[in-house]
Amino acid sequence: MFSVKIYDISNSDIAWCPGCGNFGILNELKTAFSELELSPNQVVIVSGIGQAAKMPQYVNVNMFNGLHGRTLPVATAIKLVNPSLIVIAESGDGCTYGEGGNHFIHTIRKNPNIVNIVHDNMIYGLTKGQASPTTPKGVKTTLQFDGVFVDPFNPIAVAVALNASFVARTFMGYTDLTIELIKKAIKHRGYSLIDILQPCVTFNKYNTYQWYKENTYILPEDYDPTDRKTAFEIAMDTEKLALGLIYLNESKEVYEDFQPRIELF
Ligand SMILES: Cc1ncc(C[n+]2csc(CCOP(=O)(O)OP(=O)(O)O)c2C)c(N)n1
Ligand SMILES: [Mg+2]
Repeated sequence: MFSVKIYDISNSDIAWCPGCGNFGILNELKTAFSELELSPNQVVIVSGIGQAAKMPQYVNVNMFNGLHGRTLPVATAIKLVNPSLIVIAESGDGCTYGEGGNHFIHTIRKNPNIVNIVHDNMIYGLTKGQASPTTPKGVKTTLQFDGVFVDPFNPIAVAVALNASFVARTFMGYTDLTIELIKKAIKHRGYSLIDILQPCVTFNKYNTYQWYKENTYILPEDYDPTDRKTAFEIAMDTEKLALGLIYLNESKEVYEDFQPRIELF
């Protein structure tokens, strides 16, 4: 196993609030890399804009920090031109499901061999607390003073409905589960979604560490993720959120297998 320290950036001040869920995800990501013995030059993290999207600045691997909502097309292109790289597309719930919503849908359809980690704090953190697509109905925010009045976007249900090849959800407070899912997603060939629930301690006073513990459960060991109908039922249950690998479809064709390219290396 590689030391987690090889992924540390020595001279960077981390601009997240004390207690932010992003710190847990940072450690889980670096631990997953070290357990898979990935050298930094094998990995690229691509992000958009937001607090979550600062992640590549804090990990000693290759990086591309692009436009808000545009993480997935950049990640897909990087994978196409250099399939030997492990490509992690990583951004927030707003960036991925809001501004990047259309890319989310069509990337699932194309099924490039990339990992999509979404830091789902159910809020627009960087821009100071407006509702994001996943903010629960009724929650009051810095902009929605009377509470959000539309139903939230359900990324897991959308991904299963579109027959995505790997659909997982976890809570960053469950370290072992999160590391295991990141490792599984990296090993999986095809598009892998990991929606990681995380608190925003400054702007989301509703979805706290306590709230996530009380409103989630871990899927049992004998759960079969290849059963799409059951996966969809589980995805539709928004009362109690299932954590784990919810849906797996290993027979889906992978995008780069059908793209001609010039071999440079
Ligand atoms: C096209 C575009 N729209 C809006 C913005 C402003 N903006 C920057 S970050 C952000 C929200 C980020 O929220 P999220 O992706 O959930 O990340 P978080 O900060 O919560 O981690 C917004 C609206 C922008 N930079 N570009
Ligand atoms: Mg967010």
